[in-house]
Amino acid sequence: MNRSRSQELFEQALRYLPGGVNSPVRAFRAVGGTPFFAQKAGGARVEDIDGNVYIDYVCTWGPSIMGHAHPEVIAAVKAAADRGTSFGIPNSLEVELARKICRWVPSVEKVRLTNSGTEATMSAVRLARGFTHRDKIIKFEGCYHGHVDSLLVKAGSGALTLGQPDSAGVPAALACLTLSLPFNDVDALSRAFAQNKGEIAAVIVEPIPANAGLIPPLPGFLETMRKLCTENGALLIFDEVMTGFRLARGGAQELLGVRPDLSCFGKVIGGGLPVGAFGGRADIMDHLAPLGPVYQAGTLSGNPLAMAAGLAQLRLLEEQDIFAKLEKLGAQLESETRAALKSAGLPYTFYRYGSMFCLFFTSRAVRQLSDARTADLDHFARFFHALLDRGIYIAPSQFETGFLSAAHTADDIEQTARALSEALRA
Ligand code: KE4
Repeated sequence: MNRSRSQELFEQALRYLPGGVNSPVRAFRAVGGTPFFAQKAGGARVEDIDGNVYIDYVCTWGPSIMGHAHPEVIAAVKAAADRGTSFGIPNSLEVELARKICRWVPSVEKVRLTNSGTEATMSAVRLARGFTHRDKIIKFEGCYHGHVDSLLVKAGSGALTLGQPDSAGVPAALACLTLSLPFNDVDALSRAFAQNKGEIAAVIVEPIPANAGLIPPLPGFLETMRKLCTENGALLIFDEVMTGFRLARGGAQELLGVRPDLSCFGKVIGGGLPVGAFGGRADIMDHLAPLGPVYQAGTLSGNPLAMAAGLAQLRLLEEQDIFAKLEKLGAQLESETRAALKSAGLPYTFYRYGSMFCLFFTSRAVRQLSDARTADLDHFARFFHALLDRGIYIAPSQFETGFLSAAHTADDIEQTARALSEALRA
């Protein structure tokens, strides 16, 4: 494929943007080569500035669950823009989106909207510390909760991809308040509570970790986490920035039947515009300014443009049984992937929940980050480029998760399967 214009533009980008990107995982550092530059996107496809078209399994890292540039989302954004892009004044759309979030997620009695998932998790952690008057936080290795100082400890996603799970610039005095444990390890979690009696403000977890690849929670692990938090007066925070509104109306917590005290959201609820949210028990949320002592704010929080996009996308999810459609597409992709692995004689590990999936280039069952790290990253990199050259775009890192949208079709998946069979032999 000719990507000469992307290469030229990347040279310019490197002059003005660190690494040529505004978010590290986009830089293809884990897979080598030069990132392509998107020209436009529609439905299940992205077109680059050289005119190459790709079936997109990144879906802008989750937001485009209805496909790129859905006509009803675009129309809603255009109509909202004509009335002004931001007021900094309460508006009806932010109330409507808040109401919808509270209706879709039973554990969310009140919610505060932000401009990113990072703001949501950062605010939820501060709220938990303010509510409990405690400082320590428990997280899990490989989980990524955005680039929050307290949570950039053994983090996943881009931090893990670049080998920087513990970022520079995070003061040791702060990092030492974050205990990072192996996921799916009940004994480690129990020990952490026992050794820090009365000091844990919250446990924050991706209920189905998707930033070290996709890692299934073992039966009982989240239930035990819930019990230990309750017994120890710590809050349970589910980071559902990826899984919320994607795996079910009520997200992973609906699927898994575990009720957190606070939840964080993003991506799908913004319809492709910058939106995050955190919410949960009203008695906790009412500790937020202007009611309570925990400060949190945002110039563009709840802005009408982003609200319009998010509401349009959620309405589409409400009107059509999208989750059943995504499950059907996901099952087809899983079946084709397993068939391709079998014919290639590769005993690799594949996990899927609905429209979220991950092919680990290891034969080991992946229960925690150390398992994910046994993946053959060189093979993954060859596979990535072999797919890209066949018009299939997956995340440029083994430590990410793939997404399907409602715009993907059975034919798209058939086309992907053919490319996949060849790419596995790269
Ligand atoms: P943002 O600040 O990027 O909106 O959200 C941070 C975040 C929080 N929690 C979870 C579970 C997340 O997955 C994310 C962000 N996801 C990554 C993809 N793994 C965003 C892609 C990127 O960093 O460019």
